Amino acid sequence: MTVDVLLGLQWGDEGKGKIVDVLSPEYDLIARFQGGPNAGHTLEFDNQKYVLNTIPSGIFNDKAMNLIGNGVVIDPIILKRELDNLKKNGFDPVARKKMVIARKAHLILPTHQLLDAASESNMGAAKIGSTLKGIGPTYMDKTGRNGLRVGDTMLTDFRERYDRLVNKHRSILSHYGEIPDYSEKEAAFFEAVELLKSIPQVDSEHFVNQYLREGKKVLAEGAQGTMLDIDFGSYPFVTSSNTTTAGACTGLGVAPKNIGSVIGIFKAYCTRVGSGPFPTELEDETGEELRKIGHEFGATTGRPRRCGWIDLPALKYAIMLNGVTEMVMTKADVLSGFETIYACTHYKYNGEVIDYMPYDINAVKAEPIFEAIPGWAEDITGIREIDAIPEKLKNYINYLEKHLGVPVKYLSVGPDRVQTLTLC
Ligand code: 2SA
Ligand code: GDP
Ligand code: MG
Repeated sequence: MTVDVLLGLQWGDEGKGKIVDVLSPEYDLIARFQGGPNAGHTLEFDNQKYVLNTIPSGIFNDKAMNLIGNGVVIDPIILKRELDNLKKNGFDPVARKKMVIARKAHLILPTHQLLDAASESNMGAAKIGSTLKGIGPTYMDKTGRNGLRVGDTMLTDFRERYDRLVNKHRSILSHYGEIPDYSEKEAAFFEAVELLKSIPQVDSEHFVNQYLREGKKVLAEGAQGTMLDIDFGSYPFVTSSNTTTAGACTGLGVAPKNIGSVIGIFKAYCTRVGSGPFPTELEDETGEELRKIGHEFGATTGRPRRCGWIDLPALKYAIMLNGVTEMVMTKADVLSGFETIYACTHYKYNGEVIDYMPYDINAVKAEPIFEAIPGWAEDITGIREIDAIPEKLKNYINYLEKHLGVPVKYLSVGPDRVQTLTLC
């Protein structure tokens, strides 16, 4: 068997949580492989809405096991909050024996968050627009070979290891000024670590490969989006992990030859939250309208998301990087009522017309060249059959498939589980 991967093709928030939840009945294991509580994966069913940060979106399914992989960074305090919320709603992952965690996953300490905030406050207008969850500093400690891992919590000298790392952080923080008081956060951290220790710890590489050997189906759940990838995104305005298919290999311990389908998910338009270039951004009433109709606010921070039209050069780049085999289009319902919608097919860049993502779109602007496409007037949130899809929406899907060379397999017409159509 192989591992299928579902990941975002834009700047995140494409609806990964919803679609993983919808697809989870087809899988035996759902695994998060990168990112951490910077992610906000929303899903809705039975008039209830859930936002997951660290826990995989297969957690509401009774069949699938869920794994938090080694590539994920974990804030025990946020994980505890997620677990408490699930418990309150009758989905306790620990009691239901539905979740395991990689002992090689790295821990976010309270001082990692202070470092994140200090770094951002020092950057002025050049700030990344981080979620301030400590993601960057934690991955820095991982690659700098200083980090603490989930498995370390079981060691008798965990507190000494923690103090050693915190002392290092304090010496860096002192260069930024007075170190804020974090004693309450620290107490909450150690309390949450006790709960973390009640989650079964595994070596994700062996765990996932055992599933494959037994002929079971695995779905890897990406976080953020391709254009936020540390290597291929709009650097430096990116997150600190590989959000692409390659990240699923390193973030779980899966060989590249064992990757199967790659399900790329995109919005019918485009959003970005945080700083950095966004060629198709609409800084006008239309952008405001998309934000309002699409409820485009950060699922973790509540920040307003920047909105714009779909960007085909960026999508083509994402499809190539990830080896996308099929796609999901979400939030088509948000475009209902727009008489004309637009797709960016090329950029005007350095006096040339190009159809690819250039090296630097920070210093040199990539100006979008748009093609106008007739919109559809119908409310599509209630449709459940493909025959009911308005002709003009069908045309938009065909147009995208033609340009991108990959089929759109699923169409999402609302936030609820049931608002999902299989097209092919
Ligand atoms: P970080 O926190 O260091 O990873 O931030 C670096 C950049 O990555 C962006 N980023 C995100 N972009 C979209 N969605 C994310 N998750 C939340 C959501 C975001 C929120 O689901 O809405 O609530 O604001 C996410 N996480 C990180 C971030 O904005 C920076 O541009
Ligand atoms: P993720 O990070 O990719 O899981 O996406 P987020 O949860 O951050 O943001 C997607 C938002 O869109 C959430 O509020 C979802 O409930 C919502 N959503 C998902 N699919 C659809 C859809 O097809 N239509 C509408 N209107 N909302 C959707
Ligand atoms: Mg999100």
